[in-house]
Amino acid sequence: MRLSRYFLPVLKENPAEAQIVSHRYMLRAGMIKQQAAGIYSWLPLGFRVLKRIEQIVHEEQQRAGHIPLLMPTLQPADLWRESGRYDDYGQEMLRIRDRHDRDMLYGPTNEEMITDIFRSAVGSYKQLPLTLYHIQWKFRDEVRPRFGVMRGREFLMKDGYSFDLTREDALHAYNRHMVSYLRTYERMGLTAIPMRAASGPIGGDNTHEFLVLAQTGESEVFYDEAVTELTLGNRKVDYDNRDEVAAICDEFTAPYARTDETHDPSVFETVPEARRRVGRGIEVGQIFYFGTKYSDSMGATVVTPDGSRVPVEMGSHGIGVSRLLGAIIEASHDDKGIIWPEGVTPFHAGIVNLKQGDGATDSACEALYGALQARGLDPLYDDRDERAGAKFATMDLIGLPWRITVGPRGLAANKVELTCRRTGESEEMSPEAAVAKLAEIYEGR
Ligand code: P5A
Repeated sequence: MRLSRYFLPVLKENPAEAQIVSHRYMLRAGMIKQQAAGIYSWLPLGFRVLKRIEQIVHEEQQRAGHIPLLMPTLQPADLWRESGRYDDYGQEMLRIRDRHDRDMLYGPTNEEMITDIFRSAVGSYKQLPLTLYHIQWKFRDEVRPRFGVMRGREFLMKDGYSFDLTREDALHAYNRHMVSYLRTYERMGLTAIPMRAASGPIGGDNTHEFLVLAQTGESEVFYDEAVTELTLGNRKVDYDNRDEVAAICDEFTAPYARTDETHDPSVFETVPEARRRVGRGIEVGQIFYFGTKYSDSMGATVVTPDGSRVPVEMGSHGIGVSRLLGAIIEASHDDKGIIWPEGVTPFHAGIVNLKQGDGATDSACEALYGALQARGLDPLYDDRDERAGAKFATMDLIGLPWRITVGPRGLAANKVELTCRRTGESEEMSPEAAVAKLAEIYEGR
């Protein structure tokens, strides 16, 4: 993409309404625009990152054997009357009446609808296990929408629903989700800690939240420092192997890690004092096992091997896709702007032309731009007629992990400068070497 032809409405001043750094940088970098309280347009740069995050979520869900589909945002109230949640959900639910006076709602979640899909098509244990998921907009009429995409009213969620014959099978689905989530967050450059949580309006007795540590997080968290050192890394996981999946969950949930809702000081005190931490965290996902709460009330049953009929065992599992942008920025920025992890960056590298209009420099930039694209990379070429300082400031603000700076002086020696956004370190090399290095960095991503 050439910046001269892109739509990147960056702001020079700090917007007064933004209280936390991710909100501030998302507005300043021209990623989002607020349209109403807690409702945002996703401008091209923000939209690109949102799509990258969605892509990672899709890949990891499908790797775990989960099947994508798409349910609508608007739902008939009658489904929610069956489960009893239409009245329970309260003011957070946006209720709408259509022209035929039918009660509708903008879905805050989809347990009822997926249970309806399941009961209309599945009747036998032979069709299990089954996990269906989608990535779809949700609406929750939050009392205090704030911090930009962090607590929106309209927000994007990945929500998955698992159906199993037995409690053991359902717990395996729960564990499978936990491991697939750990991998998902790691690919986004995040450390998200599974913490035992409270279930709220979704229900159930087994639930974990995933928290990214950040001072601006809305939840108070208590944890054993050891939990922050765990990583999945490149481990290959066989998602059908129950013991292997359960062992990973045990490993990640063994150290003490709880939110204020489930914190137990007497257990916390058994953690060696030097490792005890109290901090704040951003909830980027939550998984629930709730058994037959919805299948009982909505009549979603399956025939078992012995011919009897039982309500199907269910769980639901959510990732806050739009919130993740805020969480990633909270975890990765400096005083100049965002620092995107390579896994989610909107462009792989920026090209800064120090002397726009100079024939040799322009053609060197064009050649680099083409060479990067030929290697499957997506560069953002700042080809505007601007001062070098302004170009650097924009690149720093929008946070591309790598920048190639091209100027006449370096080119005289066939050199460009490759700069790492995170460390600030620069290296001079030939344009070909810069392309090769970036191709290597992004290989397999
Ligand atoms: C699980 C999937 C559920 O709704 N039903 C379907 C279950 N869980 S949840 O914890 O309530 O939400 C899942 C994740 O969505 C994000 N989230 C939000 N993001 C932005 N703004 C909001 N107002 C908001 N509310 C929830 C969180 O990341 C949460 O973990």
